[in-house]
Amino acid sequence: MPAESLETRDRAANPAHAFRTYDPRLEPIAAKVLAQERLSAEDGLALYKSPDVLAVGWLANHVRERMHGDVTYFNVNRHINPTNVCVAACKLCAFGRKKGDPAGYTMALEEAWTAAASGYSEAVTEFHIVGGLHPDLPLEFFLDVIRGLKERFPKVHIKAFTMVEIAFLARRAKLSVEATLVKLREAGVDSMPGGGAEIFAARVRSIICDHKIDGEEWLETARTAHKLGFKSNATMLYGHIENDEDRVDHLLKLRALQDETGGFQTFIPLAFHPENTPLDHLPVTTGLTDIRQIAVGRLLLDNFPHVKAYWQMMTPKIAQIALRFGADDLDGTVIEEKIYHDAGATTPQGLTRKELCRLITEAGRIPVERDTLYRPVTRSEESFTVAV
Ligand code: V47
Repeated sequence: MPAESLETRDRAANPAHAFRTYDPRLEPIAAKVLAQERLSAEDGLALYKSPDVLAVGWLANHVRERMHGDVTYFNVNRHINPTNVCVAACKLCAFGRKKGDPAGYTMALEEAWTAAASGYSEAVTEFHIVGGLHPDLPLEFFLDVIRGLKERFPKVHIKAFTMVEIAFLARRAKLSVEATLVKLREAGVDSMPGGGAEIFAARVRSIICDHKIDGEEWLETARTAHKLGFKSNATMLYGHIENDEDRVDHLLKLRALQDETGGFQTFIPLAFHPENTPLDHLPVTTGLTDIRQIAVGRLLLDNFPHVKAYWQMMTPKIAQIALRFGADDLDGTVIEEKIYHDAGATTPQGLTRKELCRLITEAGRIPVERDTLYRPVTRSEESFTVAV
């Protein structure tokens, strides 16, 4: 047998022999990853600083395949943003509008319920609902939005309100976060999206989102939600004024909370889009930064089941590549997206199931439609069934 073929067989049988890097700092990290040992903050920094992005990606892909094989998840969802009126005026955001701004909008209840049904013919399994911190809308308004949606679409999972919105609604209603979450659950909220986490470091937060809850309060709100049995996601906004130390700090804080609660499903790195924000002098992230972020997230967050390459934010082309760098999820059909498009995104508003499946298949992966809780979905023409 020729030597090369022996080597190929050896590499397949023993991944440690397949790993190659020209960056010696990655060797001990690779040994830990292959032995399924936890990475340290120093390891995280080395992964961010390494010039060998392909080797970092190889390691993340190894972990991703160990966890999920070739399976790649997507869902059929619809985003609904009931209002863009927001008291926070975050420098990172192009979506929020001050009360009284002619470009501000707030949906009437009927409008929110109608928006939920519009724009796409296949039955959605998830409503993703987030919006501004409106100074006047009471908790009861949002409870009515949710109740009306559950009444009209009883089979659809409602993933609603970031930890920031929940803390804000609780404060306005003069209720504890726990009592607010109980009311949201009674109205029909099933889980929470991962937004509003941004970067936990106070130095950065004080510049990009100074009126939002701080990192500790975001984590505490997520802790309370998880203790009540809610699943949620976690995001990290990168590519603005944060540094690698801030990114590692953010990831390790998420990992520590996940050790405690097990309530996070998915990590979603979000690249900052500067257009139409007060930070529009900053450059947009590059493809390799986006890819590396997916990979480092997969490697440091060893206790997160899923890493999502949110195609709306990354573009479908980069998100597809991310499926070979640690990501196992593309998010969904979305249908109508406002937050990134207000900040200059040129991605489509939505993708069909067929388009998502094509991206996944052409990356050499196996598409699996999931519901929000990662249960496989099977479909007939008009409806769907969730495997439980
Ligand atoms: O919280 C706002 C970010 C988030 C900008 O949980 C910006 O499944 C970049 O959280 N440039 C909302 N990012 C989106 C979000 C999300 C998206 C998809 C799936 C899930 C999920 C969650 O978008 C905000 C903020 O971090 N954001 N403005 C901007 N200019």
